[in-house]
Amino acid sequence: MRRSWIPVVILWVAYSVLIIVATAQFTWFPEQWASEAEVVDEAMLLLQYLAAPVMGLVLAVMTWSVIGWRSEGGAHREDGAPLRTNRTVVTLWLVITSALAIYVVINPGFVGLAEIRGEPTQDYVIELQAQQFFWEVTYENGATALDELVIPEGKRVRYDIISKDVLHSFWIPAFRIKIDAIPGISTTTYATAEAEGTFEDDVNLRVQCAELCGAGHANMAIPIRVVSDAEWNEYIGELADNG
Ligand SMILES: [Cu+2]
Repeated sequence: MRRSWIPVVILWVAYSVLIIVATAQFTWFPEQWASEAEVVDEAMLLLQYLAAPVMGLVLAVMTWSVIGWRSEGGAHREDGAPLRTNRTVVTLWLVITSALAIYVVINPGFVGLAEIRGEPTQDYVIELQAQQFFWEVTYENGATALDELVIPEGKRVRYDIISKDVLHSFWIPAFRIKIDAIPGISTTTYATAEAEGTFEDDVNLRVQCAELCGAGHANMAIPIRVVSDAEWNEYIGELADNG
């Protein structure tokens, strides 16, 4: 058997470095409008970097297979000798990939989730009811709205999500938070908006349904307006009076 592992290792390192350097040139993420978005984006970046050597290895083996094991001049086209397993390689593969999988489940998995929803404290609670095909927002004082979601800047808001009919999903792309809306139960997530802004500033400042729920699913979105705490209290006060 040819000693083909040395070029594979060289190719592996080269591909891994290339992938990491190339992907580091791009910013994949939309603008972060909430502190929770940083947690999610960091988790995504970590997975991106962990995936680079995995993809690098696949590319290295493929490249070397194409070059090193090509058929020369049409000869030797019969099957090669059967390959036997290599216990060391199999064991190492199992141990390393299992360890990596367990690691990402813990961090960023559990650690990240704990950062976003671990602390059951909030400044305000806003309830959103999903229904084919709109969102109904209910604020703490009972005021309701269908046309927009208004959020106080710098305050930690707990979102209680319910559904009136089928499965939906509450998603704010600019905040990177998402939680299913399930008929019969209430689900919860948190977000702290970090700057004032509107849907006109960034289309990701919207509540978007993220679970295919029927013909109007794609249009099941409402714009978000992040305002100062004082403005927010004024807004929900007026809304309650008018309602
Ligand atoms: Cu939907």
